[in-house]
Amino acid sequence: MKITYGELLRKVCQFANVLRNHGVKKGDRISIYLPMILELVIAMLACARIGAIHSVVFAGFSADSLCERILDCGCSLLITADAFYRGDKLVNLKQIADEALQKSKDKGFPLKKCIVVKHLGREEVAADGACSQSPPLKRLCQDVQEKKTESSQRLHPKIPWDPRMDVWWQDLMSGASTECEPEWCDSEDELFILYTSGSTGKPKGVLHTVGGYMLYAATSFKYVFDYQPEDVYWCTADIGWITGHSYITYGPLANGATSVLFEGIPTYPDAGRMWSIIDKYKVTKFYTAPTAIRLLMKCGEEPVKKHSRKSLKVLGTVGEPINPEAWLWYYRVVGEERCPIVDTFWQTETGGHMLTPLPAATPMKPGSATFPFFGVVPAIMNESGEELEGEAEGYLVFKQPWPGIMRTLYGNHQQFETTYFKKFPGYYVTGDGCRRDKDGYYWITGRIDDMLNVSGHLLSTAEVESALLGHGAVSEAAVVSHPHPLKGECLYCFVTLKDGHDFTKNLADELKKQVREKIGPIATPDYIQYAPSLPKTRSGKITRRILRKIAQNDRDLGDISTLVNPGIINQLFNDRCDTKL
Ligand code: 7RM
Repeated sequence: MKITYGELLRKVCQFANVLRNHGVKKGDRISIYLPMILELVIAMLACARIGAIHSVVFAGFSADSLCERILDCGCSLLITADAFYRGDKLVNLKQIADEALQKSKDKGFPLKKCIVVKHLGREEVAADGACSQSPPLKRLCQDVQEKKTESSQRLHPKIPWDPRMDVWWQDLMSGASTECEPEWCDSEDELFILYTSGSTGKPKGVLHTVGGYMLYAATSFKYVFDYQPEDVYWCTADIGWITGHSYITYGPLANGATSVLFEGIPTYPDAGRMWSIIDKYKVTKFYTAPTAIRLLMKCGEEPVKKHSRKSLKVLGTVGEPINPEAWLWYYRVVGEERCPIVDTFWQTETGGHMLTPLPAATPMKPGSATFPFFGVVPAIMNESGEELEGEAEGYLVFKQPWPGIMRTLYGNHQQFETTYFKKFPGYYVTGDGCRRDKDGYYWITGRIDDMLNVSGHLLSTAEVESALLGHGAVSEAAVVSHPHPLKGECLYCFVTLKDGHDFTKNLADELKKQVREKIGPIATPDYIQYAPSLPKTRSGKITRRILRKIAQNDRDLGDISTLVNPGIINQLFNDRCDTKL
């Protein structure tokens, strides 16, 4: 299906009126828990129109995660959908949302309203090619999840419903006016909160503002993708992450771009889905994540070559370091060496691109995010806070603010200052390691805090540990990042057990399930190893550095003299999970 800018404006106005009719005012928080459907964009923009602050929660997150985010921002209303398909798997979103609302009520925060998009059933009117011709009007095309099964075989679950609380989106929209006077906002007024993992384990509410964020999203979109009016742009990220906020919702729309909104997954119904959509909509600029590239690379060249891809002009990547092998495959096989690749380094906190090539202008090096974007001044620091010149490796920091920088952590300005500005006073600290080569190119080497990056999604070791500790059998848990050929990194967990519990395959499965339920499927551990005890320093700190080496079977441990219990190390090596993949 497709929507023009005019139609989008009218729907945004309608929904903005719906929100106002529910008493939503400037500054109120609205939680949005939706799959990749047009209503998600409409809901965000409707909030922006009336000065309400949206907090989009990725639809892959669990009830606990949603509840935590609802409580933290103190929202007055939740917007969700009945259910959706992820590949051929049905996700009963309303049921998860209800669990979250129940939990939040139990914690003394009852919501009064839940607006529910009726989505299930719409996917049956599968992608009809409506957008396949060259677009006469600027618009957003939604590629609905195509279903292979006969509609009669499809499962239509019963949607849990509380008439005092729940109301269908479509019912509210049908009576709403298509005109809505916008709320006048200051450039520094709040636009949205987006939660990102923090090394303490509690998600941080990154807050962006109206003027600076939108300017930065719009400008970086324009220059980094060399946006031209005839372009058809497609970013495969989920809007639940910052990439979707900046480079599906705000950046492209602020430029009046024609863009594709895709609800499906790269491998369904087959590994050619991305390339078939590129051909169908004649996509010229394509933006995806290294984890997706590696996944498709594993499926071989044939599914790619079955499609022409001749419309493509620029390819982008984001979310994690891209290994040169995947970069070269993307460049040679997907782009047929015609398309520059923009490897864009940035963060939820930065609002938009920070280090990135400009297509066809910056000579590329596979695996390097190259140089800073306009107005960005990076530096590399050593541990003692000295700026390193020339060829160097150390902490990546930024020396001056840019329009898209986050303004605070919602409800915790103190934590904002300590997390980003305390280590090196006067500098913004990214938390990433970085190397500058002899030609001045920047190479991100990965996180240097207790964060890990699974398939482009940041998780903290602390949040996974706290999920494991939520299981009655676990007395201590330590989680480390471990290399994974597709996900980039995965979770390797060490657990010690309370007396009276035995470590069995069954328990390991229960623990994996526990983490899935507490955080969401992206956080499912790949390995769980029983540890009679964990290596610790005298002050009681678990040395994850050593556990990481044990997980990788690397016996070059360096200094272990600070450990109180070095004897445990050999045993942990002997009990390693088989990490051959
Ligand atoms: C946009 C986004 C941020 C973290 C960041 C890095 C890693 C992102 C790249 C990258 C190497 C890249 N926001 N990261 N892009 N590492 N090259 N091009 O992903 O807040 O979810 O994650 O992701 O570690 O600090 S995020």
